[in-house]
Amino acid sequence: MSFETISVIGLGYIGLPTAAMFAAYGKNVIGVDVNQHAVDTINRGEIHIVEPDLDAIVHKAVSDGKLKAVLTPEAADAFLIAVPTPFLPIVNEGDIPQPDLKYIQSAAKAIAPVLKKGDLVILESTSPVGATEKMADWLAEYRTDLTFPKTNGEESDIRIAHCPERVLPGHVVKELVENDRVIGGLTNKCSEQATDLYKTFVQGDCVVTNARTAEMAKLTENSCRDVQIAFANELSIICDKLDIDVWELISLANRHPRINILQPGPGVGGHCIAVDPWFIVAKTPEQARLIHTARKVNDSKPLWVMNKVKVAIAEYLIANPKKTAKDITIACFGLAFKPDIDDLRESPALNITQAIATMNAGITLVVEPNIVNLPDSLNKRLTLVPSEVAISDADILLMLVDHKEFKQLNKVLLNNKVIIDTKGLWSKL
Ligand code: SAJ
Repeated sequence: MSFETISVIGLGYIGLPTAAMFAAYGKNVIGVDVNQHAVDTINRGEIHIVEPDLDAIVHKAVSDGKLKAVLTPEAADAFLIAVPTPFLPIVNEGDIPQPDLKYIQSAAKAIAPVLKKGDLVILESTSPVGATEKMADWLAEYRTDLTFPKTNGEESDIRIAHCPERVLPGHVVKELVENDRVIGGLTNKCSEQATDLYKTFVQGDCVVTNARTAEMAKLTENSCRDVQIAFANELSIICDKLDIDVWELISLANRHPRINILQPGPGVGGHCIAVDPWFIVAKTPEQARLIHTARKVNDSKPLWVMNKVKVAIAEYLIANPKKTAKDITIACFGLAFKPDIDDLRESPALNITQAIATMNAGITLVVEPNIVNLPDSLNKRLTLVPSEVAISDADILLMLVDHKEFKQLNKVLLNNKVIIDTKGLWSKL
């Protein structure tokens, strides 16, 4: 089967690099997005997201006439769906977040009119188990004139597979090519065709399974990481209580040949690891006890950090009786959801900094070397300053993200400061 024209639905952090990669390897690619700004930006050969090396690939693909962006789907041989899978709104505090498949349903509805016999539809969005079958049901409902794998098996007009994206933000261009792919077809032929398609540019192995296992594989990978980070975060709280340096402890334990503990931090951020485990918990709440607990441990870490700041303020005032709360300057180091990126979405560091700015009667400074200006939405009481200014002006320093710039700071400057270090950077300087 040769796929000459490929359509990618959803031109975000996964869809756009995937579309650009197919175009770079000679396919005609039609990218579809509901966001007019994204469509216009891409059609100018520019990008609306931050991802290293992607701009040049998109620019060339558009200039070569291999990639165009549109608002409404057009006919193609294969459709890749890379839309968000968020949660439904939480009704009562403590409820288990439930996945919202509305964007997958909208994508299915949008491509249905242009589907034709022989087309392949791949769901790439991270999805709860059963979502690919659900998408196939929606397509069958919208196109009763076509046959689908559920009713017609290997003889179906349309082939359907789940092939979850697994690339690390910041390394997408490299990982898209080099990572192995899990290919979960609804039938063997669906898997075969999806494998043929990805082999256009994937140098890793394309490993075939069924759709449900492919869905669960992706959720498992991110849940595994979440559980491991929760272990590290719990250790940091235990060590704080026992007056033990958790960073030294972990580096000692990791000298054991079969131990590899991850790093504690202010909490787990981003759009994947803090979300995907809930898809397992929502489906199997009675069984997924450890995964559920890990989520709660990681989600509660920002509150623990906030309490450390409150205690530090109280102790500072006792040690400096002539000062009042209004005289205290707090500096927060890092806003991004992980090191060396500018992505502030779903960031525990950002949430903690906002909460501090609201609570702190004095001045709150922020250092974030990866951004030029603070977003308008941030608390007006925050001021973005360089590291040196923050260190000289602040009484309490809160390390939140281990950006490379912070690793190079002169430790001598930190003398006489109250330090709360959630990343163990300054103890390692
Ligand atoms: N974090 C820690 N301690 C650690 C490692 C990470 O606190 O030792 C925190 C980070 O600071 C960050 C969060 O976890 O707040 C997540 O960061 P990450 O780098 O672990 O992962 P993501 O969210 O950028 O990307 C993950 C990747 N999944 C795995 O590594 C299993 C990526 O391969 C997936 O494609 C991506 O999720 C996704 O889209 O699902």
